[in-house]
Amino acid sequence: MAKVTIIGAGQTGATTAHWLAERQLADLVLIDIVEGMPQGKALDLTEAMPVIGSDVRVIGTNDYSDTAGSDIVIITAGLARKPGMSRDDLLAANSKIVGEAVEKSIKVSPDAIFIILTNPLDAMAYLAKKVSGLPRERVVGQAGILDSARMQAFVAMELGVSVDNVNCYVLGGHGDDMVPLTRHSNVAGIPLDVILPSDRLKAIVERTRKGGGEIVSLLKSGSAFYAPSAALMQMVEAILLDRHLIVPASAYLEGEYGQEGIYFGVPVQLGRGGLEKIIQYQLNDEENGELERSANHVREVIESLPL
Ligand code: TXD
Repeated sequence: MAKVTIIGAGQTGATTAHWLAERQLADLVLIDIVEGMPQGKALDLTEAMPVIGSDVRVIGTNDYSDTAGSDIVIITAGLARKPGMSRDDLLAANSKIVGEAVEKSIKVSPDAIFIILTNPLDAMAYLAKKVSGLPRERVVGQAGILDSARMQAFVAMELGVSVDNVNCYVLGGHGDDMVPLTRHSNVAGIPLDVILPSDRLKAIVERTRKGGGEIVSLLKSGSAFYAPSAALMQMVEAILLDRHLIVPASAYLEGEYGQEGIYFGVPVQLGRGGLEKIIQYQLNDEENGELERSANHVREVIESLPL
C-alpha cells in the first residue's frame, strides 16, 4: 500500500484524508502541531472504515518520524483567509510553516512527491521547491483543478446540464486575476463563448475569479475545504495510479507560456513520477496578455518571500 502524509489536519487536510480513505488509495498519516487533534480525527476515520469497507490505515501524529517513507506529502498546514483578507496577506506566517514542514518531511521521506495547498499557493509551491531542492517534477501546487471545478459547477447550474458535460480550464496564478479560458472551455464540445450569451459568460468568469472569497464571506470563519480537498484527491490518484492525467495545476515554469522561474497555473500531465509534462495551449493575444498580468502578480509575491 502506498503511503500519503497530510501535513495540517485542519479543514482541508482532514477532508482530504476522508476522500482518500474512501478511495482506498493509500495508508494515510495526518500530522499537525496541535496535540491530540490529528490523533482524534485519524481514530474517528479509522472507525468509519468498517462502515465503508475500506482497509486503509489512518494514523494521526505530531511526530515527523511517523511520516517516514511517504510516497506523497501534501502540505495544507498554515493559516486560512478571514473575510476581507487576500491570499497574499498570509505570506509571512505561512512561509515559516511551509518551510519547516518541507524540511522536516523530506528528511524522512526523501523520495516523496510534494503537493502544496497552503496559500498564497504559487509562492508556497515555489518556497517548497527552493527549501527541498527537488526537481520540478516532484513539487506541484493545487489550485487549477479547484478553480476550474468552480467554473464547471457554475456553467452546469446555468445551463442545467450534467457536470460531466462541462470542461473548463482556468490557468494563471491562484488569485483574483486567474485566467478562465472561455474559448477552450466547452459544454459537450461547444465552446463556452458560443453556448452562453456574453453577459452570462462574463458573470460566470467573475464569479469563478472570486469563488474562494464568496465562500470565505459565507463561512465567516475558515475557507473552502470540500472542493479543494477533492482536487487534492484527484492529484494523488493521478500520481499513484500513474494515470497520465492532464489537469491544471501550479508548476515551476522554465520558459513555458513565456514565463521562467515562477510557479504558475498551467495544464500539466500527472503520473507516477509526478509532473510528467506541461501542455502548451495555442493562445491569442488577449489570453496571453491576461496570463502575463497574472504572472507579474505571482512574481511580485514570490519576490517578497523571506528567502
Ligand atoms: O486551492 C488552494 N490552494 C486552497 C488553499 C484551497 C483551500 C485552502 N487553501 C489554503 O490551505 C488556506 O488558505 C490555508 O493556507 C491552507 C489550509 O486551509 P484549511 O482550511 O485546511 O485551514 P485550517 O483548517 O486552519 O487548517 C490548517 C491546519 C491547522 O490544523 C493548524 O493547526 C495546522 O494547519 N498547522 C500546522 N500543522 C503542522 N505544522 C505546523 N507548523 C502547522 N501550523 C499550523
